[in-house]
Amino acid sequence: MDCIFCKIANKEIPSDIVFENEKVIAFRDINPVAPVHILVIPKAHVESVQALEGEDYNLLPDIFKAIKEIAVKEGIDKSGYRVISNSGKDGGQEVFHLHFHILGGENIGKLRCK
Ligand code: DGP
Repeated sequence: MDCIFCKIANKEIPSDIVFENEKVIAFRDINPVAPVHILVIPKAHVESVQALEGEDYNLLPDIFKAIKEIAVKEGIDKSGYRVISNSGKDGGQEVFHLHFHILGGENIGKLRCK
């Protein structure tokens, strides 16, 4: 499967990894829109929120635990941050491997969805 985030998860292409465990990996977005802009993904390929089914749902607790841990590591747990997952064309999804953007490090405002 030709998926850029699978390649990042498999270390076939380099990225600035900030967190990794058995199921989840997180790395800095290549085009950051905030001082902290990190993408959190399951290592297993799931296309999007809308594509979640069956066992895929078991990935979500691990993803959200990772998000909290990363927020602490990045020093934005107290100042706050936004978590976004774009799903499908109208959601603005460009990479079709489920991912959660963490945006923080400044006041994100209401409209910046990515
Ligand atoms: P979305 O529009 O939600 O699908 O966001 C995809 C994000 O992925 C976008 O903000 C840019 C980022 N991105 C795309 N390709 C790469 C890459 O090769 N490396 C990294 N670190 N980020 C990437």
